[in-house]
Amino acid sequence: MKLTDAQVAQFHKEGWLFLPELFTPEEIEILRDESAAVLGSNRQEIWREKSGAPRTAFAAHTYNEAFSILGRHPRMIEPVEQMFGEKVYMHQYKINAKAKFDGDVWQWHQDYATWMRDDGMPEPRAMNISVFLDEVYPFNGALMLVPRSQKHGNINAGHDTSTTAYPLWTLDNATVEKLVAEGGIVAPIGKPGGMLMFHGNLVHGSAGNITPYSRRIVYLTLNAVSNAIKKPTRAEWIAHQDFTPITAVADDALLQYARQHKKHAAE
Ligand SMILES: O=C(O)CCC(=O)C(=O)O
Repeated sequence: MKLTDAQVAQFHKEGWLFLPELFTPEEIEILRDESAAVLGSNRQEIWREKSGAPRTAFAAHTYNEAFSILGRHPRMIEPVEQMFGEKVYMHQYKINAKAKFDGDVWQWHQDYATWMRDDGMPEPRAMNISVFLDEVYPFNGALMLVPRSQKHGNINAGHDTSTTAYPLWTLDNATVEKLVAEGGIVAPIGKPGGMLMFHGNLVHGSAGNITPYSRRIVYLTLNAVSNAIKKPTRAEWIAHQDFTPITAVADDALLQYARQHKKHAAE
């Protein structure tokens, strides 16, 4: 799938691009079903909130077939290859649960801050590209983005290990206030199946979810093959060290898998 010139221009200017309902309800249904099983499991890759609710299922593409197909899906892979002009590999894969009632905040941050400091990534030539599994409302922890903040490059950050269960390189309030005064805040919302991509230096965060609506989003962090990490400090299932370029599957691979799965379940 190729982005149009207008979409590429929007990404370069604003630092993000949202394509509503890019995946069909049939494709999303299998991912929703499988994510419930993954998030309900007891694997080491499931990071938990302080409450014990699942926060993130890392590396689901390595132990779940539906998520493996999504991790090689051309609608996810090709736009990022197009932006970087080269092949990409999987730096990180996660299902963020933002569980109903218990989903905690993600403080304001830039992703490249962590990739650079914790993984030794040379350049911000990796990108998060995500798919909504649930409807994202303005009130169930929508991801908030600060448009054009990527143009500031890598900004000074502090290491916050106590606000949530997950350590993060975060920005102070004065910095966020200045960036928001310049660019405002946008929060892409919409039906399951929406796809959002954003620059590694785009400032973003999300509030907690006290509603009865979970807000699951799958994030692939795709890194340009020429930008492989040099000094990994995190577990392999958080920051992968297999730099093999991803070969995309056929565009209908997830749909075919969903149909086969349904047929087997009915037998
Ligand atoms: O899922 C969210 O709300 C935030 C995720 C995020 O900011 C990240 O993974 O860097």
